[in-house]
Parts: sequence; C-alpha cells; structure tokens
Amino acid sequence: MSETIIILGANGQIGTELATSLRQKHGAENVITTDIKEPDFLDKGVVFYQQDVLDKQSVEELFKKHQPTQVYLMAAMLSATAENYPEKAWDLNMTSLLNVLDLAVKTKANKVFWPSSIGAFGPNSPKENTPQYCTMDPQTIYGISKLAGERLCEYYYNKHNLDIRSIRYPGLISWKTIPGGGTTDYAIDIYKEALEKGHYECFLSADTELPMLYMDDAVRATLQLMEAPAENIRIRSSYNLGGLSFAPKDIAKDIQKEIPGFQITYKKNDPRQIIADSWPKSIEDSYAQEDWGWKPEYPLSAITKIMLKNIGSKK
Ligand code: AKB
Repeated sequence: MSETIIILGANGQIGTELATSLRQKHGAENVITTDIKEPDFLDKGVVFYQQDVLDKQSVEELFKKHQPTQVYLMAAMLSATAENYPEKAWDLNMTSLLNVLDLAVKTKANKVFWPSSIGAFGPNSPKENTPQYCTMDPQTIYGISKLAGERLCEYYYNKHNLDIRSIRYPGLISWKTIPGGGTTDYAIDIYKEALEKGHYECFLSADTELPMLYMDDAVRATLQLMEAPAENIRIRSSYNLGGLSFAPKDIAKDIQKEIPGFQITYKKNDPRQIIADSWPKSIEDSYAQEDWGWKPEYPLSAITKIMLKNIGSKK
C-alpha cells in the first residue's frame, strides 16, 4: 500500500531526521512536513507548509487535502524550557495532541505516532531498569503533559479504535539538528564544546546517570514500531525504549580517549539537576523487544566518534 505521511513539527531534533528516513522510504512527494518555523533550507522535492500545530482549522484542511495514512505529531516543548513557560508548554503539548487525535478519527487517518518521554516517570518510579508499568508521578509540567498524553492515546485507541503508537524516548544524541530546552541536552553540548574549547561546564553532576540513545537508533525504533502489524502492538499508551545509560563523567572519559586534553567541570544548583534526579537511570524494554523486535545498535564509544567527526566537519 502506498503511504501518504504528514509530519507536524518536522523541523525539530527528531522530526528532521525522521522526515529524511521517511522520504527515503516512501518518496519525498509522499511526506508532507509542517512546522511553525521555516527550515534553513528546503531540499529539492521536499513538501513543506509553515503552520502552527495549534491552529486546528488549518491542520484539518491539511488532513482533508492530503488524506494521510500516517501522521507523526512531533511538535513539543521540552522539559527545561517547559518549566519556564508551564501554560504555553501545557497548551502546545496537550492541545496539539487532542487536536490531532480528534482530526485523525474525523478524517480516518489510519495511524498516528506521538512521542512520550522518560520524563513521564517520577521520583517514586523505580530508578534502575524502570519497568513499563509502575508508579508514575512526574514532577515537571513536561512529564505531566507526557503522562496525560499517554492516557489520551490509550483512550482514543479504546474508544475510537485509532491505531495510535508511541515511544517513551530517552535523551537523544544527534548532530544534524540540535535540540533546545531539554534536560538531556548536555550529552550533545559536551561534544561541541569539547571541539571548540577543549572544556565543558556540565549543568548536571558527574554521576547523574540517565537513559540515552543515538538518533539513528531512535528513528529506526520509530519506523519499526510504525511498521509492526497492529495485532503485535500490546501497548497503546507508550512503549519503554531502552538503550544506553550513562552519566556525564562516562561521556567525558570517552571524549578524553579522542581528545586527551579535554576537561569537564560541574556547575552547582542548576534547575535541570532536580529534573534529572526525578527521572529513571535505566529502562526495561522487554515489550518493545517482544512486540516489534527492538534492539539498539550504537554503543557510547561509537556515538562519541560519530559526534566528534560530524560536529567537527560541520564547523
Ligand atoms: C528532555 O530532556 O526534555 C528530553 C526528554 C528526555 O524527553 N530530551
């Protein structure tokens, strides 16, 4: 079956690379992208509309015009920024999801993808190998919006039989599009500053271990989930996705193997530390492994080499 895909919020960290992979798979003309911001440049053949995802009427017109078979809603405000703009964050993260779920049912879009996050867990969730089902008491507005979003997804599946699929992404490491406003962003900033200054002042403490993943693995996971037969999908809220787990001191050690003089220092009392301390250290993901064959491919040593090479040649 030929697919028509709409990606809302396609110019962010995940959307950019997801769009590239989907274009390679389905043809550029079949992947319609939107974002509130214009991209820096538009490759030949790319279909792009500048659009606010909160403008329900224009999203409805887009759905009616293109009759998508798959919709990816990637627009979101990340954890650290969201703490500064809680109302805006709630509106963007929740209203966009409600609109898309509603329009997907109305216009019969077959399949919807929406990203949740490890931020949906909280201080009373088990820290190590955090399971799929456990206490979830997020302390950030971002995490609360993700947990509420997960419940909405499952509700739309149960109530309207909408084929909704979702992943709780860990921190994602990428060099093509830099994220903004996340708690895990240090794991990207560190490579840039190592190359530019030989030094990085980390806003998280040396031992703050968090779940992480290289972007190519995250995009592959997303496509695997979206391509899996519907009968295999046991979870309609959001899947745990494991991969790596490391702390700032581990990534620093890895960089020192490539840049021997690299130094890391640690800033005290950054508000992002409180967020990180409330999140899991590692994730148990047996449902993703069993239901759609998930297996990460990139270890930290490979990621460090790729990041230094590509950020270095980007300058
Ligand atoms: C963030 O740090 O806010 C995100 C996330 C883990 O959801 N990268």
